Amino acid sequence: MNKFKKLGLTAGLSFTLLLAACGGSGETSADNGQSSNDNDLGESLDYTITGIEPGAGITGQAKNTLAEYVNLEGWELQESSTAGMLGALESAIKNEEPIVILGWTPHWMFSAYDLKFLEDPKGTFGGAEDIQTIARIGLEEDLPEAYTILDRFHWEPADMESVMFESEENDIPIEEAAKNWVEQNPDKVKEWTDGVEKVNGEEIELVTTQWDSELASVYVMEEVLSQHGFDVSITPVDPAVVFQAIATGEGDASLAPWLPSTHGAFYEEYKEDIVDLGPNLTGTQNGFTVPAYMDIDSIEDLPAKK
Ligand code: PBE
Repeated sequence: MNKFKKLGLTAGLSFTLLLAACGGSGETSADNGQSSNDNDLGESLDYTITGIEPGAGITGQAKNTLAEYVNLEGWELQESSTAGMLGALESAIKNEEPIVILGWTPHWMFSAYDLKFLEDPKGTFGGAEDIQTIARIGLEEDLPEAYTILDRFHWEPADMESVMFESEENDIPIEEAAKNWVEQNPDKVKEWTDGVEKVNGEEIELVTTQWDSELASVYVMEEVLSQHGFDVSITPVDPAVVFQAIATGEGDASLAPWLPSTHGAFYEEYKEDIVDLGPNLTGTQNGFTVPAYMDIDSIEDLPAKK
């Protein structure tokens, strides 16, 4: 048992492996016209994609992907949480096991692990996208100083990543890493605030989703607007509610929409009732994501379920 213990296997599993190694059944997967590798891969993945929160835009894209690719008939999307998915990824990588997750950039997962997006020939994940700023109708008249700063706010994926990495690596809250970024990047902040008059404690409510990427941008904006005299509050909600809150005027602005694909359905629903201030970041990507050691490159390489 020592050998198996070292491999981190449970006693039950080692027993199964021993049986398999002795070739008890005589039935090989090559018998059914599929390469044995393919069969092994589909079975060890349990024909399952490891996903995140049901309300995420990428969850809708993933369901659409399962519907669009013929080889994925019968595959399932396991919804959970971003933390749960990252935990599953970490343990798969520790054991060099296969796993297919829902991945996106910017995110620290791509620098923490050697990962690759699977090619998406049908384009169900929408390719490269923007993150956009939206505001409620009337914000420009009511809070023109904030509107100007929000409208000018634009940064690079590397900026957003540096906030996320600092939080992850130094184990500090994203809010603190965002404040540090503002302190260390006065030139960029000046581009957004130059010539804008300071206000005296006027309230503004920013609506956000809770992924690290959007927490990074909303906390940077909180710091910048606070330094400009605003009393900023932040409301974290699901993507659908972001659009709803801005459309009804319950929230003032959001930096969180990923468009045109990830949150495109919500945008279509509410576009007449919101003001679109354009991209605040260009070059995001979503997709099925696997550890680099996996021997497949495209969604179409995932084996069909028998
Ligand atoms: N994400 C990160 C979000 C938006 C930001 C891709 C997980 C989503 O799918 O809604």
